[in-house]
Amino acid sequence: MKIPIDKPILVTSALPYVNGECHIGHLRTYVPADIYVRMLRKMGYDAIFISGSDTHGTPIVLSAEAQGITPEEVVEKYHEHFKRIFKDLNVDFDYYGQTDSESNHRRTEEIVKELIENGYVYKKGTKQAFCNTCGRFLPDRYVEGECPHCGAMARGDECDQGCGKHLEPGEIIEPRCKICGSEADFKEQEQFFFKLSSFADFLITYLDKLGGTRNAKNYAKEWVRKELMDWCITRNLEWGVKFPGRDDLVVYVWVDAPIGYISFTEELIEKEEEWRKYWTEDKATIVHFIGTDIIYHHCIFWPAMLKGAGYSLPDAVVASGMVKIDGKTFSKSRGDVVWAAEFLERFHPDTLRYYLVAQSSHTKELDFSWDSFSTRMNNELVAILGNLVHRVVSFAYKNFGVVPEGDIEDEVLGKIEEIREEVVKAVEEYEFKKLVDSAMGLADFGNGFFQREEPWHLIKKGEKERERCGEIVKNVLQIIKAVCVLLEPVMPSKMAEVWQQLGMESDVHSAKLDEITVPIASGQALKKPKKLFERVEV
Ligand code: B3M
Ligand code: ZN
Repeated sequence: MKIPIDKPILVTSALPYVNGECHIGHLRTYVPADIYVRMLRKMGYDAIFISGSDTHGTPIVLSAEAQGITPEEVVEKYHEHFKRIFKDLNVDFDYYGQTDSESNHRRTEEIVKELIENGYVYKKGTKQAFCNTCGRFLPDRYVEGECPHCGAMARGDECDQGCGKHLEPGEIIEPRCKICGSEADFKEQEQFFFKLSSFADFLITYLDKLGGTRNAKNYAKEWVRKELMDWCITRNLEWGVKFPGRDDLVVYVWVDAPIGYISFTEELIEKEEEWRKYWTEDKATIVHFIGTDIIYHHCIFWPAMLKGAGYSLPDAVVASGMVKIDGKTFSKSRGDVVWAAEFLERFHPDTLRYYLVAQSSHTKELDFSWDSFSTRMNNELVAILGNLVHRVVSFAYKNFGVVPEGDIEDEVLGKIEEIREEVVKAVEEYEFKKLVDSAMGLADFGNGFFQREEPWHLIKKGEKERERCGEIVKNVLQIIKAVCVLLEPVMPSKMAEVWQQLGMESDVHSAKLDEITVPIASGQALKKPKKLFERVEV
């Protein structure tokens, strides 16, 4: 999607449930979103980037029960953990909040009241799963049973191991209590429903115009065409945002979680007339980065809720494919999981950032394996990028000490321009793999140019040859400078190292895309190069 340059843009990344540690499955959404924001800024956009911890719902309460601690304690523990991982990985949010904040409670109540006033909420008696052994209601993840759509084992509110569909309370077949295993009983209970069904026409038109990746749009359209059921928005839980006027009910976590996007914008910007530009005045572009498992929530529930309460609508939803480990679905119990913290103890964060985008196209599944990781490290980061920088800067440093004199050749400028166009197109199409592949293509071109021109044969000859040698070196340094700017969004700290080796005084993080064709200054002192990447043996 081409984004209007004259409007501010808000990019969000789905809010992780803070019920356990961060694994690389999570990062598939956050890292590309961070790359996207860094690249937008390079392209001259005014972007803000927010996310936060999802602190409510049964994922949190169950984790608290299992650990024998309170939901508050679970949230505190993992909220800090996620923040640290994001920091270590240079996922640089302008604001990272959490949905139990006072302002999120307030904004959620306000939106729910708005929906009630606008006639979109009604009360209905329902049969809710209840455990006679434990003596309590079994909302969402408190029950397990069979998915009515595909027959796989499912949780109360989602078919997490099968077709991935959202399930309404009471839909699951042969429900059992997650805690004690007893067969669930059903009890009459009054709940509140959101009239999602009345938004079908709105959603069809909205989804037609929605930007982002095709997988999100198509999946949502398919659902709307089939059948939109009204949505039960209350739960019998203690922990969460109270439903207005009812002390015994909280809102379903999928009500207050996306509202976090609004509250966090408020918390970041503070000034009411400023944040309202984003959320009630339609004066900004809103882009959500999510995983494919939560398309339904972001492309159906969320826009309907916003529309019903009179808020601005998201402009794009970008959905990343799921991550597998050696071809298998993530599973903590089977050990098919790669923890972010453990990964970062062994490898540089930029190598993981690179791998996550280089390994597969954004909307496709990513199959992690140590083999494919080491292959990408050794054949790409070490052999192409590391080699280019080390070989050329070393040669230049040894023979000149500074960036030599000379003009940048048309061939080189033309190539840089061509790659720049590819990269911009990749960003507009959310094809982060194409972005890195193009930038690495430029590094490859740099290696080829240096090899073809053989400057080492010229250096020891006469004055004229030395001049030509300098010119060649300067051209390849120009290519390195361009690669460095183009890859900064992907590998911010490694590219800062390269920038320094080139003797650049400015900051590569704030360098704009236009910099890549600005000739590197002759006479600028180079730094003694250090190897960028080490080979990986697994
Ligand atoms: N907490 C995480 C998930 O279901 C969920 C996302 C909320 S985004 C508003 O993957
Ligand atoms: Zn299913």
